[in-house]
Amino acid sequence: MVNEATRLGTAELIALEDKYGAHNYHPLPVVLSRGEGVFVWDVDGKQYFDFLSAYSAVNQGHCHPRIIEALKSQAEKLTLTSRAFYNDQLGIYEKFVTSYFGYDRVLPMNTGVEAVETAMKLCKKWGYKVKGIAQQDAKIIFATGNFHGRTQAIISASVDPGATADYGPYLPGIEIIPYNDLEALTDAVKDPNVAGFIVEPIQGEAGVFVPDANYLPEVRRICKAANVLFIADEVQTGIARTGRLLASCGNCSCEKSCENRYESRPDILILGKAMSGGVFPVSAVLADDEIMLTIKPGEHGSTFGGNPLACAVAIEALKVIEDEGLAENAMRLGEIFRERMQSLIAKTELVTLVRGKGLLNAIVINDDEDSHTAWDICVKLAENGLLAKPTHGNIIRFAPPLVMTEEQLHACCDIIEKVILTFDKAH
Ligand code: IF1
Repeated sequence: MVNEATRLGTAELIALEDKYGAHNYHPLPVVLSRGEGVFVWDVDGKQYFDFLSAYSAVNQGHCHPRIIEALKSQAEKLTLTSRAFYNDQLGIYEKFVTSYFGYDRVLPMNTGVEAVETAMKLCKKWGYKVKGIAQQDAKIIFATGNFHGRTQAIISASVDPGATADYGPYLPGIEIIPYNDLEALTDAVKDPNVAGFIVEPIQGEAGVFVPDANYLPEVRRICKAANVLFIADEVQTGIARTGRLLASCGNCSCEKSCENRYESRPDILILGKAMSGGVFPVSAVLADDEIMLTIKPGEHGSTFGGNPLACAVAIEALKVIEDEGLAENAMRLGEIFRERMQSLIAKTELVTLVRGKGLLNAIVINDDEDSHTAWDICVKLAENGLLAKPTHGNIIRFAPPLVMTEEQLHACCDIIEKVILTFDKAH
């Protein structure tokens, strides 16, 4: 039977989503039907470089053959048992992933936001059971400009009206301090009811804000001194995206979590997205025994959390990161990309800044936040075979799969340069 999608074109497929779907997104007018490595193709067969990577979920490249094979092989055996029973993949996965990232234990979930929620519950449980905070008094600190997902609890920590409007009342026990501000953190943790500080090592959605080099190590030191948990949300920055296995690794020399506990090792590590190479929803919360064992049987869980299919996929996806040296590649190509963007900035007034780490980068467009210039540039980039999308207003995030070659990266920079240098704001 011919798949209906293969008969319908771009306009018809967009119309179906418009007619039958919630309008909770405003996608670029591109309908994709196939992905392989750094490329995706639309329903008309047009090829694009993917410079968004599903927001850093396909770090290993689209449909990586090893990960797809792991998916197919396990899918034919056992996909889901629930945690009412054991399964033959979870223990193997738990041993693998705790060794891979250097923690005692892992609590498996599915989406990134579920992992952030899990980290919040762990943090409070630890606050009451270990730190000794009085019941109902635990607080968790977040940073302005954060993005941790879209559930009621998580948006209670957001300062973005687009994420919070008309969703009140919000979860209490949340305090928000400026990002990259160590003095504000030092003051906030003086409150004995503070159980933890949740922060992105680089703020992705806010526009790829890289904090000062000493920020994470100092967050580690300040939190330790105040008996407050340092909780790193590496859903977007983790899994080699920023040129290290974890952005929390900071400038540590090792390419993988090492026994000497890298310089800004979080007490709770939150992972998602590329845990599965974009093949299946897999997220994870890692912590050592003192924290993780505060949750007892029946006190937290999820139907799909730790399912055998997710475990098989995640093991292979993480092996690919290491076997193909994707952190090193991201580090090397990221430097080349920023150099290319810097030379472009010298030739135009349209781009004012490039920033990022590894292959998580963004350029700032010289126009008002509420202008549609960044959007129009992304439409032009798509016409020229490169897919990217603005984050907030005038900032365009560039995050290709980490399997990109230097030659492909230069071809992408050529496309970006051509579009920027020929872009006419008036049209
Ligand atoms: C969308 C943004 C990025 C995240 C961090 C947790 C989560 C995310 C640091 C939650 C998810 C996704 C959500 C996705 C678009 C994308 C995104 F634009 F929304 F903000 F990457 F920056 N922590 N980010 O970045 O993970 O529950 O989605 O698996 O909502 O369209 P999730």
